[in-house]
Amino acid sequence: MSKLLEKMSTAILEGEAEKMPNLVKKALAEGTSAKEVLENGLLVGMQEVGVRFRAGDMFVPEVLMSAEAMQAAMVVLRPELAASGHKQIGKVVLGTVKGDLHDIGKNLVGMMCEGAGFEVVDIGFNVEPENFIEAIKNHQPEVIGMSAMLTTTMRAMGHTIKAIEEAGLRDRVKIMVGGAPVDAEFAKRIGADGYGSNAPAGAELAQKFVGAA
Ligand code: B1M
Repeated sequence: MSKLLEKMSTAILEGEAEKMPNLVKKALAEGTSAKEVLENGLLVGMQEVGVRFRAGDMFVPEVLMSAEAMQAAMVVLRPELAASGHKQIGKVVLGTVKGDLHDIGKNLVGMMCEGAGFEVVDIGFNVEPENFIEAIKNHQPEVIGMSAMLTTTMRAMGHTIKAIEEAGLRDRVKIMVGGAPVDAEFAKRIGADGYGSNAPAGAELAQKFVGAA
């Protein structure tokens, strides 16, 4: 790995968002391709974040800082990637369900999915079932991800899946759910395809859904 790419993955790991735009610009200016910057710099850092988080060696505030660093790098890199025709492994539409305003966990899942090579369409929080349906029609994702943090709103996940079924779109997508009150048993009961206990697990599940893990 080049020195600059190594610096980049370390800066991701250490959550140094302010360093990211310059590091990415410098690497691109030196002739490193956008794909190399992503795969051999940023993703190396994000993968390590996932490993450390799962092992209990990193905690949510640190993961959030890494996610912010990744986001800062992607602001510069995204247009370059699009221009270079970098092939993504799939598309994930993510939203926090109706009635629920918590979006920190969902945002982390989004960053991890982006880090895993997905295009992520974030449709926000307090998302009505109809808006998930609209997003499936408009964006044609392989994966839908729903987040809920309240025991009162987790039921909206079931309602959303039902609405997707009624719209005749259930076969088109894999559905994953997550959030503090949700578990694998609940996911199964409401007809989801899987449950992610944390952000790296969500990204891994999405990769499995598209046959990339
Ligand atoms: Co709220 N809140 N909150 N809150 N809030 C909780 C969730 C609560 C547990 C606090 C408590 O009472 N101890 C409690 C819920 C109780 C319950 O239902 N059992 C609660 C409550 C009651 C409320 C209000 C009702 C309070 C009030 O107004 N009376 C209100 C509801 C508003 C609404 O949504 N309608 C409310 C409001 C808020 C704020 C707006 C102030 C703010 C949210 C800001 C924001 O998100 N932009 C907030 C916050 C920050 C919290 C706590 C403190 C932190 C949540 C968080 O971000 N955690 C929370 C208490 C706590 O958890 N300690 C609490 C960090 C985040 C990284 O974790 O979201 O679990 P988490 O995501 C994890 C995993 O769950 C998983 O991966 C993530 C990373 O590992 N994951 C997925 C999440 N989604 C996934 C999707 C996947 C896969 C994995 O696939 C799709």
